[in-house]
Amino acid sequence: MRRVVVVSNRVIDLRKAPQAGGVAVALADVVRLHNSLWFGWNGEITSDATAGVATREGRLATVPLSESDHEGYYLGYANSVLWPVFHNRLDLAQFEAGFYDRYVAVNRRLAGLLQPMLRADDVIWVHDYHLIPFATELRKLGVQNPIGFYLHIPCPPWQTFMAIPEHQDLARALAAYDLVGLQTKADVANLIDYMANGVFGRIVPDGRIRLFDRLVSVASFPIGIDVTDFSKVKRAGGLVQGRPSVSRIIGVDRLDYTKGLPQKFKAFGRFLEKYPQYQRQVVLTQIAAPTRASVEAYSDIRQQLESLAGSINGRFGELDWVPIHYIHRSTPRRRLAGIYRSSRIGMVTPLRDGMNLVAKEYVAAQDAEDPGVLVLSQFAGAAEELTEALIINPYNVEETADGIRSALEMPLAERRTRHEALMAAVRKHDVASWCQAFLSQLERVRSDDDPLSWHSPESIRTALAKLEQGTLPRLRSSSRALEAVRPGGRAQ
Ligand code: GDG
Repeated sequence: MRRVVVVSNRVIDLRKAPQAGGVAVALADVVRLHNSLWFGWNGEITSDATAGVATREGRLATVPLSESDHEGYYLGYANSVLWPVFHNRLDLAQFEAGFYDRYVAVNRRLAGLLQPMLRADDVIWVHDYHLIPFATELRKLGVQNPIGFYLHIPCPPWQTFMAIPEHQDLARALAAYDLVGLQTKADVANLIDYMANGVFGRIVPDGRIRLFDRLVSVASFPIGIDVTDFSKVKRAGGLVQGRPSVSRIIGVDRLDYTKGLPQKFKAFGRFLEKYPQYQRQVVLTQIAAPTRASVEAYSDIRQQLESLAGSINGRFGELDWVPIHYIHRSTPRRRLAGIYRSSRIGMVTPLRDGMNLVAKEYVAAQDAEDPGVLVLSQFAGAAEELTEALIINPYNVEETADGIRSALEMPLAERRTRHEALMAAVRKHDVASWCQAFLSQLERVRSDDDPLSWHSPESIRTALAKLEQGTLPRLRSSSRALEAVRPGGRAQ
């Protein structure tokens, strides 16, 4: 089996890390399932400009970042430009001079460090928005292996994408991949719209997209979880706030402004106000793991949330009942399944989310005989598959408050039927099938390669010769493609 070289911003040893976000959780599973090498940042910031790659067991290869790289690439371009824009939050984007240059420079440095470790038959799988230019930088170093890219976050509508000053450079960078994978069909539609309207990409008859001088495949591969990690668990012991009658609503999210946490708190407050019979009967436990605390928008959301929890608890709380149980710390992963299972409602209310693995983890952890109910935002990618959840619009506080009530009052038979359908969806796209589907598609697009694909200057010259001899009729109509490979054109 060919080795899979997984490249992501952050490499994490999940046996040691107390907590992780969705990408690291999924990639740890990929690395466990395959002959692979996982390459990326080790999470350290160093002043040692000569720091190189550290390898462990031939499977993990990590590098530190310098202070300025961390600021410009990670906190800057990735998390203050791409993250907000891709989540439709143009208002939070900080288009600062210098961020993009650092972003590209870090991608170049990382590509340069990985390249000597590559073997001729490796398949390279690059993950997420931090590393869009990575393939371009590898190609410049002569790397000809198949390279796929997977975007874990949503793809925004094309006009929003075009607000990024460097959007054309990003599109050109995407064109250096053989396959671009996205979470949902809606994301694929957005990216294709952008490629067509923003940078004049054209769909060719085999379904690929001619973009600049390359052919790229774009498809959806909904990410999943390792279902066995979450099924077969026991309820977490202990009564909620000391009483058997109190039901728990659980939320588990990184403390991020995309996760709709203020909206969740407001809807819960409205629920208590509108349906007072539930006061003292229900608790909202929100685990909000700290993340990216040095980006300004993240400290704002933290303050907002703390003040909301305080005011709702102050308004409704009793001596023996605190309605919102807010935990601004991460919880050990081994405890999560039990907490999900003992919660009557899983509440997942992002304003925008690529997929949302917590929704799937909650479903997988339920007791099929007496399952809890998933209340899910229509704006999570997961809503495309988990259609039997109670789907709500998180901006609609009234509807969400009513959703909580419906979930609490849902008869057992309906809970079972819905859970069965949800569980089938969670099993259908688990982490193993996600990985398998992406990698086999990457192999397929490469074996069905187009002679104009970016290999070496020689292969481009050969393709040009063939074009001029008329032996590539399928492509002759594309003047853009011809222009791209002509001497002096972009690909030379
Ligand atoms: C990105 C995309 C996409 C959370 N808090 C704790 C904790 N977690 C774990 C959860 C889950 C993961 O982190 C979060 O995954 P999500 O998918 O919900 O969200 P993001 O981190 O934003 O992930 C997202 C994902 O990538 C995968 O493609 O679904 O849309 O934004 O596994 O369980 N784990 C522990 N303690 C916590 O406090 N141990």
